[in-house]
Amino acid sequence: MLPDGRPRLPPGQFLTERFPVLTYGETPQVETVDWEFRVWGHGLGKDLRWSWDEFLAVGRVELKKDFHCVTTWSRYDNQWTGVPISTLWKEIEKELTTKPAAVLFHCHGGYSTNLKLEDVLVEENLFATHHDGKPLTKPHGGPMRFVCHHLYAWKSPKWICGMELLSEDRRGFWERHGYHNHADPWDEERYSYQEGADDKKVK
Ligand SMILES: Nc1nc2c(c(=O)[nH]1)N[C@H]1C(S)=C(S)[C@@H](COP(=O)(O)O)O[C@H]1N2
Ligand SMILES: [Mo]
Repeated sequence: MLPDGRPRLPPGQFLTERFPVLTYGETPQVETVDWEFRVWGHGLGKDLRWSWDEFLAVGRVELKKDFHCVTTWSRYDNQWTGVPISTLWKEIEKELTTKPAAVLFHCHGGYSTNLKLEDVLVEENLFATHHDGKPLTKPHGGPMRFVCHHLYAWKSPKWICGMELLSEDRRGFWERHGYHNHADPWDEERYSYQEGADDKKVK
């Protein structure tokens, strides 16, 4: 049971201790030497950029969270280490003239995923460099991925390279290919055709 009374395992999920890799396409080979993180778009007069060292200097947290993939596996107690979104956002906010409605995360290799601002700014979300005490392997998104624990894992982009701030929500890769725009595992928001349906659980 979660503190708010929801079951720890979302409906339709099974528990695994393995950590499967789910990647669409090739695994990009991203190195930290020429790594750059860029934030641009709505509300920003100029692009913001961080090198690898600058990004890590923003801050560091360590936390344990459950991970839920839409293909029905869940893995409990993943220990993530990385830069908290809340701290990075304080740096972004200094430059913002107006608040974006949503963020489109961009990745090396072309993957993208969109999140409403309130889903981005959940306190425990982070840019992870380590999983279970070890540097993130390339197949799992090394050297850096974003992790959004409260939504299905396709909303946790691997090999992250930037965030595009949006005045209006815009769908990312899987969201354009049939996945749900929001992706709450406890509401089983798996597919787009459920959106707006009277019975969200219709499959
Ligand atoms: N860049 C990128 N990020 C991605 C994906 C991808 O194909 N490319 N797959 C997503 C999907 S569908 C899932 S379930 C999780 C899986 O993370 P894992 O491979 O570390 O288990 O990563 C997400 N992030
Ligand atoms: Mo997934």
